[in-house]
Amino acid sequence: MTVLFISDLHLSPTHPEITQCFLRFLKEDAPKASALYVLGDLFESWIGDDDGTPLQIEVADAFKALSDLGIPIYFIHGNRDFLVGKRFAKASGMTLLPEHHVIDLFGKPTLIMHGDTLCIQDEGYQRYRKKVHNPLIQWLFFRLPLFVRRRIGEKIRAGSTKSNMEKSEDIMDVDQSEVLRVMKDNGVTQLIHGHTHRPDIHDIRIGNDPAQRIVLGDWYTQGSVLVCTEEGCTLQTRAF
Ligand code: OKV
Ligand code: MN
Repeated sequence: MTVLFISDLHLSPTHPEITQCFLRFLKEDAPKASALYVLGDLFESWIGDDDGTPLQIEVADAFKALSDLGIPIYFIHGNRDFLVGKRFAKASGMTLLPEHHVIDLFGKPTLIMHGDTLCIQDEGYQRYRKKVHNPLIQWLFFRLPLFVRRRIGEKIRAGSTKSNMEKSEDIMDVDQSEVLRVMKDNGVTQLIHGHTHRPDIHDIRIGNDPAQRIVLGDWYTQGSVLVCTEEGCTLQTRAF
C-alpha cells in the first residue's frame, strides 16, 4: 500500500518536458499506488473548465485512465488552478477536496492543503486571494466569454511577473504560528502541503507532541513525489 502526493507541477503548453514527465509518472508509478493526491498548482493557469486546451484534455484523459484502473485521485486547488471545477474533475475521474482536509494516512490523522493560506504574512497576496475567491466575483468572471477571460488571465500574469505578488510567492515561506494554529485546530500531528517549493520534512512539536510538516517540491527541473507507506513518507524525485 502506497499513497502518493504531488503538487506544483505548473503544467503549461510552454513546458512540454514537465507534462511528459508527469504523464510518465501517471503511467508507470501511479498505477501501483492505492491513492493519488494532487495538492494544487497542477496547472500554471486556469480560467474555466470550458477552456478545453489540448493540454487540459491530455491531462484529463491520463487521469481518467488511472481512475479507470481503480486508483482514487483527489485534488485540492492551488493558487494558480483554483478555478478547476466539477466538469474537469468528472472528465478526470478525480474527487475535488476542500482547501483543508484531514485524511487517515496509515493510522495517522494528516492535514493536507495547498499551502498558500499558510503564508499569512504575504498580505498583498492574501488580499488578491480574497478577491478572486469571492463567489460573486467568480460568478461575474465566468459570465465573461473565454477570449476575455483568457486576456484577463494573461494581463494579470504579465503584471504579476515583475510585481510584489510574484516575488513574495517565491521569497516568502509559511508562517510558523499559522502552521501550529491550523494543526491544533484540526487535531493533527502531521501536515502535508506544497506551494513554497521548499521540499523538506520538518520535525516540529505541537505542545509536547512530536509532529511533522512535510513540504512537497515543484516540478520545475525534475518530478517531485512524496511516497508514503506504513513505514513512513519519503520525498523522491523523477528525472525529466
Ligand atoms: C492564477 C495567479 C494568474 C498568483 C480573475 C476573477 C478577476 C478569477 C480570475 C484570472 C487569472 C485565474 C483566474 C492566474 C494565479 C495569476 C497571477 C499571479 C500569485 C478574476 C476570478 F480579475 F477578473 F476579477 N483569474 N487566472 N497568481 O491566469 O490562472 O497566484 S490565472
Ligand atoms: Mn502555489
